[in-house]
Amino acid sequence: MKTKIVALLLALVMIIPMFAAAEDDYAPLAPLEETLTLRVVMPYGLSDLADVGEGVTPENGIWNDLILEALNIKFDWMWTVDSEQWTQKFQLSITSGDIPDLLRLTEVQFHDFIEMDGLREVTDAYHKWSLKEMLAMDDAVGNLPTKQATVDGKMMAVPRFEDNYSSVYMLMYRKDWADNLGIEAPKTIYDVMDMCVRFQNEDPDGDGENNTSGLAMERDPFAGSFGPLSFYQCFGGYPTRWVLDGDEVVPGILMDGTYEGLKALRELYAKGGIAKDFAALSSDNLNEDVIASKVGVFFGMWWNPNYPGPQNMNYDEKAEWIVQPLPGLTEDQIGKSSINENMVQYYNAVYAGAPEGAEEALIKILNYDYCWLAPIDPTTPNIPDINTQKPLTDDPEILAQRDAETKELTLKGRFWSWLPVQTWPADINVQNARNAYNAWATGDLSYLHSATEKDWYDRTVAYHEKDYSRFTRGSVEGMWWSRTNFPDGGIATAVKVRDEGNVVYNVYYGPATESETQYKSTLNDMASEYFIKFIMGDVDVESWDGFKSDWLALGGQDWWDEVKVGYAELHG
Ligand SMILES: [Ca+2]
Repeated sequence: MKTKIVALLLALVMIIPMFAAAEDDYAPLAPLEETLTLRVVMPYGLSDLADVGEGVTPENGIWNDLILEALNIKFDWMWTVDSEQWTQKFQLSITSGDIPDLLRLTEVQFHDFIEMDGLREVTDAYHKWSLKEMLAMDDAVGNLPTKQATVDGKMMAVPRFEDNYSSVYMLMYRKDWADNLGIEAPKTIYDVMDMCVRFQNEDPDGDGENNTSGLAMERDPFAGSFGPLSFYQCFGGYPTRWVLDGDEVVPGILMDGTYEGLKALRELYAKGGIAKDFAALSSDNLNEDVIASKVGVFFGMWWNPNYPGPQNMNYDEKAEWIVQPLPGLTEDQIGKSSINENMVQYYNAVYAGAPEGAEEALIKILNYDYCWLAPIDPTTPNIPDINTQKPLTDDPEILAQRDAETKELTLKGRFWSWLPVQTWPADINVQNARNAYNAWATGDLSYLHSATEKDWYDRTVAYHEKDYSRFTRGSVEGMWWSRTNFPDGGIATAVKVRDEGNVVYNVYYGPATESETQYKSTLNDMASEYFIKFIMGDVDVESWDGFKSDWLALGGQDWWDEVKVGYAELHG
């Protein structure tokens, strides 16, 4: 017995310091031990100056004091420049060898720096110092951004990135019309086509007149929202994208799926499921048609239930919309939307010649920036005194005080984008939506961390209580269907698509190739004209092979060959 207790005590003694050490180690916002001076540069918009006090610039603004005070990092400004002259000025700086310690690099510059051994590895610093919120947002997108910044197993930069999954296409349709005609939720793209034809030819709004149409489709055959792009995608066709077919990169416009989608659109047009005059319609016209209850089906993105959905619901008290992922060809597959594989806007990197400790400094500046943009775990040590991190309140006095403080700090130069390296809370919409949903679903308001989340929550409550005293019916329906409805709203649908990997990547994101610059607009005009004629039945169905040959002969083959080389370089 005694031995057991001793063993237990020993185990405890050994475990406690390990835990304690782990807790102590998490210090993403702790100041550097010794002041570190870093040479920096930055572009900024001249219009930014309208928001700050006279004579205030990034070089003398309050960020300099805040970063020094919080992180013990001093900016030594080499120069700043009007955003429009940034590319030229920065390139000149690199060429002349007068290179700053902290860099923000384009894809091409990043690879140039790697080639000349110009960057410091940041793998260890990234994992040791990053806010867990920063790591989580990279995890949320399958670590694609950090993979892209990794060369030979070493992370060479911290990318500022966006969540491209938020741009997947989805389907929206008038549920009240479908109910009126006894149409069940469509399971395949063919069900959707049938629904479109019935919306056009029958009387879904029940007013006894033939005044509704099916699929909202605009005149550009390669347009995204309100365009046919998502329709081809339901058939596995990806015009305007470069996608992988096995190991080979191919132009999506020439894929069999594009041809199948085109034939289906032709059939839909012949049966009356698309407006006869679609080739004259702009996306603005279609927005108006949705709002005026003239059209019942459209493809769009997660935010579309909030525009033009609410405007329609305010106009038509019977209107109800449903969101679902792109349908596929059979019940057991959904359509795969295409997103850009590249999510990186630019690379935050450390120059090889920077002083010791610059890697840690880079990560901590990014952490600090993140705190200013989004709420973090309130138990994180050294949280800066920033509004985003303060407890939520309804107290008008406190809110007014915070507003005044924000205004004063902005005047002193705390302009949101005035840091030489920057991050972005890429998954903030998903977080806000989830927190607002959880607060409503559980009644536990501690889920709410920001004024945005509180607003989304308030509208969600109003939606469920059908209380339109503070917000219109349209705006609370729009909030629920675009954002806070889990698992069926717009954001939840995008998350579902992301988690199930139901996307096809657009895999070429290098600079425009020589032939692209030379031939793209001719090819696009030729293809647009052909696609419109095809849909309207003005060319033979068998003409597809001829179109493909023409596309290749008119410069498409050269463009394709160059993209193959560029793809290999990017994915080396
Ligand atoms: Ca009618």
